[in-house]
Amino acid sequence: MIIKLILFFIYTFLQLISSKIHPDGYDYEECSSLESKCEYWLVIQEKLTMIYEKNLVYAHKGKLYLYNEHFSNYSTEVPTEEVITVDGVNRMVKAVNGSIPGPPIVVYEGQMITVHIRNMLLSDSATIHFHGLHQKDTPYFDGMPYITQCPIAAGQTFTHAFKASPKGTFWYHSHVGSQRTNGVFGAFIVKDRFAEGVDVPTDMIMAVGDWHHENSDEVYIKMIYGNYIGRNRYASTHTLEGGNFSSVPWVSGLINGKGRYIDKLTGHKVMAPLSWFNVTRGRKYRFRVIGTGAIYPLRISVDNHQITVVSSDGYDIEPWVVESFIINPGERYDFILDANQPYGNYWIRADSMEVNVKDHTIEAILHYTGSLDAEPNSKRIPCTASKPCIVLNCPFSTYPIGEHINCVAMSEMRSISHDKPPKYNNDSLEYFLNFAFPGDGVEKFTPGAVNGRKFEYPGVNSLFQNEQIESDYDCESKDCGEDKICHCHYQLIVPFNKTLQLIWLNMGSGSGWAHPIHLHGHSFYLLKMGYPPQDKRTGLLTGQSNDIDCGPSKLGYCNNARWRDASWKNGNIPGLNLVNPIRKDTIIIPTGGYAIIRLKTTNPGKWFLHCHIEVHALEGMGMVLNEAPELEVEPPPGFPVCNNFYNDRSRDMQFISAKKCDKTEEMENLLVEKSTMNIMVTAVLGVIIIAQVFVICACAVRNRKTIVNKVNNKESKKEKLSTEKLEKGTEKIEKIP
Ligand SMILES: [Cu+2]
Repeated sequence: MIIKLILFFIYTFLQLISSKIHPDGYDYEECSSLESKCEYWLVIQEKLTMIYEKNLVYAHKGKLYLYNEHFSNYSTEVPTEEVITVDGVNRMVKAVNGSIPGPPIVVYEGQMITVHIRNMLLSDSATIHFHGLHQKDTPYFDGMPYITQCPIAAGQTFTHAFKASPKGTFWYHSHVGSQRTNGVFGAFIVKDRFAEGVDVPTDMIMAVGDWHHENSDEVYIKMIYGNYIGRNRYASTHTLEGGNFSSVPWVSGLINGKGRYIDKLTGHKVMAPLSWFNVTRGRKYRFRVIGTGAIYPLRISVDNHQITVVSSDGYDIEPWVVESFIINPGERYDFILDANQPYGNYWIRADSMEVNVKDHTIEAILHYTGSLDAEPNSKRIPCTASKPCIVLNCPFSTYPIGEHINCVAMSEMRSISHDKPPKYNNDSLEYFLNFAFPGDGVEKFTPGAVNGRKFEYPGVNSLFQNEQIESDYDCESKDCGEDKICHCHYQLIVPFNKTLQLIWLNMGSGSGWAHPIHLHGHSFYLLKMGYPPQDKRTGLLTGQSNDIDCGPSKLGYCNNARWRDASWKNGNIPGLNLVNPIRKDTIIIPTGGYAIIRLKTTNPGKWFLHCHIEVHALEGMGMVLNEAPELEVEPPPGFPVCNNFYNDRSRDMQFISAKKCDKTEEMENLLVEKSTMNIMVTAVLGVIIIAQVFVICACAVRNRKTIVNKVNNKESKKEKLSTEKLEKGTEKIEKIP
């Protein structure tokens, strides 16, 4: 008995020590469930990675050392938690409270949350969006610059106050420019009050996404103007069905801010610290996975473990046991991991979806407490003909036959709740929205757009200053439509309490990239997904979905799509799941395909609807759902007003170059008048200068003449005198005898 007790204490002691070495995923605090409200400060600031107290550090076997010490047993080990390590490469980032990701906010459903955003960036403005939260009755705290609020200028602080609802896995991130993928993000978990006390699986938070060494602004600008490595133009890679990734090469990726860069040329791997997830054998864990990346869809798996997906975007689904699932930027998946394998360490993998690219796996470590503190040497579960792998949420309908992978679409998932989608009635509304890159391939101008409209931020708060939006941001005053591209503040106005059915498509000549489309302010019902035809042998697409007609478009932009079969109008679409559809806020729209979503317009406000691939959104792939504008939302007292100083349009290059703009002629006349005036003023000045030169010359000539005359007079006087003298002399000589 005594021996047993001693062994128990030793085991407990070892457990404590090992859990100190690798704390579970995140060492986070949660708002007590007894509190009705909680308050947080998020400070956004530039930082450097791989720096410890102003000293550069380097990585060796998952640990960090000072730059000026060669590695030996006596080298100074630097505390990993005090360094923003990312993939082991030094660069500037933007961090929240000094870390990437920022601190997780973990609260209970229904609590009132106050979050102060302090912008300590050197010059950039910022905002924070709470991704997935509905912001019911507080649309002005959604964190959208120029849609729901003014950007928070450098040095300013902005306070959000909203109800934590619904429950689920969410996140916060900047919505200004490319700050999100420069590091301004963190988890936001809303826990279920009623699950408290019940034996629920332990939470793990896992934020996963691709990472880049350049500032994200540069990543985007290179996508637009050309991306070169040395003198070689970087060619986009592809998914297996032939879909593209933006012209941005894979660099590395992070799980909870940690990863390892592998040099493409040398194959050298930077052995930076990784994220460790400690589990106790025999227990279950709820991994809350958040897609925080910039571009790449990632296939998540755990070696030796089947995983059970139980929730997506905050809503519970009937559990699906899968080998892996695919997460896109903006999506969230919760899975249950049963720690039922032998003691040891196992790789958690996030593989990017490119084909013919090596070294594109992000790694983390699943560590069974009590096993050795060593990196895993495990292999992923093989997919075989006898045991094919089940993969959830492929961006296409099927893998090639030989890969032994069965794709399951999100539309095949079933909700476990009994809330039904809203009915399609006589006054229901249906819209087709095409998320694509239409444009003239000759000029290489193919902006990100929705129905050919490249989104523009209006420079004032669209929610409260709608009447102050200048007409040249208004899509109605622009030349938008079939086979056209225009730039404007695209708003879809929908009245209160109507059923809204949206068909989000990715079709026409501008398709070719699968888009994860995210809607703010709502969790929509996913009723159906339509995939394009694929060659089952190669996996390559053989066309686009036949369900949708792009109309009599010559250039094939598909800006005015409709159902090919007119009987599908009014909600009569075959294959809709109206019984138990899942609810999401971000869904992948496959290349050449579509998704049908439905919601009830009961949340007045302006909600951004956009692609969550950051470079696509920056390029204009977004729009505003202007919900129930007839019910005016009142701003809280003292809410900031944005001022767009716009009284001299001659300075606005966009305005001058907009050929089709109503007021271009007026502007051109104004410019002609200005240039005529310039010529006249120049001419008058020229005449004055010439006159002055003439006067100066005339004076000079006159002066010269006067001087010459004077000289001449003097000389003639002298001559006269000398003549007189001579004459007098002669007289004297003549008188001398
Ligand atoms: Cu996109």
